Amino acid sequence: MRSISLSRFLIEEQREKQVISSDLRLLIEVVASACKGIALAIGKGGLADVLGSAGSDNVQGEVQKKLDVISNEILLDANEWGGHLAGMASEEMEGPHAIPNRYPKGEYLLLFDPLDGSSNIDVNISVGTIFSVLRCPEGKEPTEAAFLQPGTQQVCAGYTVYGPNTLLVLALSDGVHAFTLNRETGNFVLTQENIQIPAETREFSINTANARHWEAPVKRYIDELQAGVDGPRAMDFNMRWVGSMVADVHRILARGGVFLYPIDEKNRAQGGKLRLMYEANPMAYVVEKAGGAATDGYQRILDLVPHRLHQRVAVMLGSKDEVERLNRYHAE
Ligand code: AHM
Ligand code: MG
Repeated sequence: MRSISLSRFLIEEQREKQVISSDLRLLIEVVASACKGIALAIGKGGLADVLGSAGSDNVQGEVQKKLDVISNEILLDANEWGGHLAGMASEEMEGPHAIPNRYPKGEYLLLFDPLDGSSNIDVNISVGTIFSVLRCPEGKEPTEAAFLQPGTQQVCAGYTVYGPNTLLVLALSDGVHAFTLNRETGNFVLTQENIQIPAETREFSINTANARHWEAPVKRYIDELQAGVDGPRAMDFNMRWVGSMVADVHRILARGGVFLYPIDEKNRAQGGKLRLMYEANPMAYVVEKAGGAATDGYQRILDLVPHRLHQRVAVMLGSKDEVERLNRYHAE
């Protein structure tokens, strides 16, 4: 089999298919290279001083882990000087990060959750980086307002899972492709092209500890799955919950299923648990490009018009039939 590096894949997407511009190619390469740096830092674990809490809170009042801070810095440093970006925004920073004046500016905006699944970092369970790319509206400064675009406007999105291997999943306008990091050469290599989420599924993913706080449509949906062969679905379902969105969504990409982080009594005041701009939107983009669907129960996630950078949202995504059923239960 031909071994195709990420660089070669991107050059061919640009030159032969004209799916990406040269600046977008550079952006993706830089993000991928930053993710290699993050993978290295994570891989050191207890051998280096990278585990545990950073002793600070982020803008959302969550305790920052040392690796949250390190990953954020790696992504900022890597992306500042290339000339491909107008600005960046991150889960770990209150407002947008402007490109320093000494560097040229580009047309893209990059948003990221530098290290998703923080609670899993210290226990050696898969975590990830999620990213989303938008265009900076012409003539606009990259202030918060410039970032507030619906997910349909994303020009590309993806994530890296730091698990048994480091895997970059990239959604471009023409499909979703996966690249595995070859730890010997340091290159990402194409390992799966045009990923499609299997339509049929028997697996669901939700934090059932919150069951008593769920709204009626979610409760009904999960009750029916748990009733198995004796219930209205007439088949048994399996449950998996890693607690890192990246890992839970990646499993759905690989073998189908549905992932839910709904609005419940605990998170209602905040509008949900997961963040729209750098968690839900990029994941919804990946999932849709792979033939799945993503909703907040009432609306397609990608159609939501954001009002705030750190806005939260209910998320239900995965195999299309399951997401349609969830929409139906919410409408009823
Ligand atoms: P984080 O970005 O601070 O890590 O939070 C997001 C994570 C998701 O990865 C995961 O789906 C969810 O929060 C788990 O939350 P909880 O275990 O609190 O239910
Ligand atoms: Mg996260």
